[in-house]
Amino acid sequence: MLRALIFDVDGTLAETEDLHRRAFNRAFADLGLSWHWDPELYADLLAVMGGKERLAHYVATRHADDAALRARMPEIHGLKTRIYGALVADGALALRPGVARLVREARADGVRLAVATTTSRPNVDTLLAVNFPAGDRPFDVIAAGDEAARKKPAPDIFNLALRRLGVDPEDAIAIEDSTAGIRSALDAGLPVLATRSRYTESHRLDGAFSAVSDLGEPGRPHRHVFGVPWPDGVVTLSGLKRWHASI
Ligand code: XBP
Ligand code: MG
Repeated sequence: MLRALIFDVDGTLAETEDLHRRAFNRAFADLGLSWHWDPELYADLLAVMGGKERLAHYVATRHADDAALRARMPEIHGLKTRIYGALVADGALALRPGVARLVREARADGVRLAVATTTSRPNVDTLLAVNFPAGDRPFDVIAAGDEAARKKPAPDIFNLALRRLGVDPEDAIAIEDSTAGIRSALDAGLPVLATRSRYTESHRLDGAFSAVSDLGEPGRPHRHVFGVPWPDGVVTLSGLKRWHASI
């Protein structure tokens, strides 16, 4: 029985990654670092999940022997998180097509909702506060950032979300946008619906039971990529339940 939906955040709930990139660049500039991550470089760096880990990877590959720089990682990432939070709080980021609708459908049906993400918790809280105003808290569980020992593609963060939900993986569906995120969810035993995002256009989505451009809205169908198709190009809760009951 389908009892829960578990959403990734960056690229899945919203197209956040370019804002993360801009926040990193502003933090670098504010701290007098001459680094600049353009979209092409950032797309490559996204192979490393988690902003702190991404930054550490960048420093290790370009400035391997610079211990002083390595010691500044928490300062740089802390400032990036504050800048990103301010950008999101400005209301720059809407939810992706179909997300708010599917969340509403799930709540109306008693299907529980969770978030499983490598991004830092304050980033999740601000995104949700901006997009679900008036104290509305649609997600029963949030598992984020350093709460898991290992970031995606390890399954830890999805395992944590499932534990907190008290739901078995076969009774839930994960929604993801990246190769590493899909790997993470599959290794936690979850079936995965993939919604491609701007920064994952070239990602392999292997293992997902269905891959689409986005969840779709009535009158604004998504593009089907592979796997299970959705009537009228819209992923609905009833469609997900029908598919889930058939497996
Ligand atoms: C995607 C990420 C995140 C963000 C940065 O996570 O890897 O790290 O790019 O956020 P997901 P932080 O798709 O799992 O949401 O700097 O806070 O780590
Ligand atoms: Mg993602």
